[in-house]
Amino acid sequence: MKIRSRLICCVLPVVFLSACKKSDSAQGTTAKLAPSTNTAPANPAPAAAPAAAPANADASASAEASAKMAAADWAMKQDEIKNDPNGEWAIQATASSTYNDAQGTASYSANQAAGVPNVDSYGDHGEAWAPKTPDGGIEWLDLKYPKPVYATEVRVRESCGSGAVIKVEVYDEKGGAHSVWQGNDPTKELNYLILKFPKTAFKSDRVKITLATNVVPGWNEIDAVQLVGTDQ
Ligand SMILES: [Ca+2]
Repeated sequence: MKIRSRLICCVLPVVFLSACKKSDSAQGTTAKLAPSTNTAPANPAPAAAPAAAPANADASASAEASAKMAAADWAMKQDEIKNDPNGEWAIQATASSTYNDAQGTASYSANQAAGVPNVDSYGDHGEAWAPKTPDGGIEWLDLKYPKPVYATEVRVRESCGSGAVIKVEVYDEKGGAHSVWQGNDPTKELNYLILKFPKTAFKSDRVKITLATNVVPGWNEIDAVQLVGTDQ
């Protein structure tokens, strides 16, 4: 806890809404920092002003209904991905660095990005991988899967400081890396970066995610990464 508090000062203060901070003391819980365009279910976005005048009651009710529908859509999508029969979750992971040099299955370790998604709100959570520094630049996460498949899709569940992924590679059986995506990550809040690509000509059981953590100020965390593919 002491270390976490110490690191608060590292975060740029001017980007409150987009930054993801490690702060569970001075500035309240980070989970409450979700921006107003919220799609996360835990915070059905107070997008409509709470002091709405009676004349705006209809608009307010409509905004509330829209927010609820968006939250329901989000939840259904999360469930669909989690239970996709062609999807698999990593069994182990390594990374360029980890917050607090976390090893094994400690909080923020690379292995926190293995397994099924287990972060349920946008913000700083030890159940996700976090690199050693918030804005240091290039970092990577390398994940191993139980079953080699002809890959068609990678789904990266970002849970804090979303939007910093710049490249995704899958490895063939000989350890050769093949880039399946490179670009500008549009992910916001707690969501998947979904990358579809033509079925690989080789089977893969390893995925590498590269981030540029400086492009999204604050901590950038990944909850889980799903590899999607088939036997044939
Ligand atoms: Ca996780």
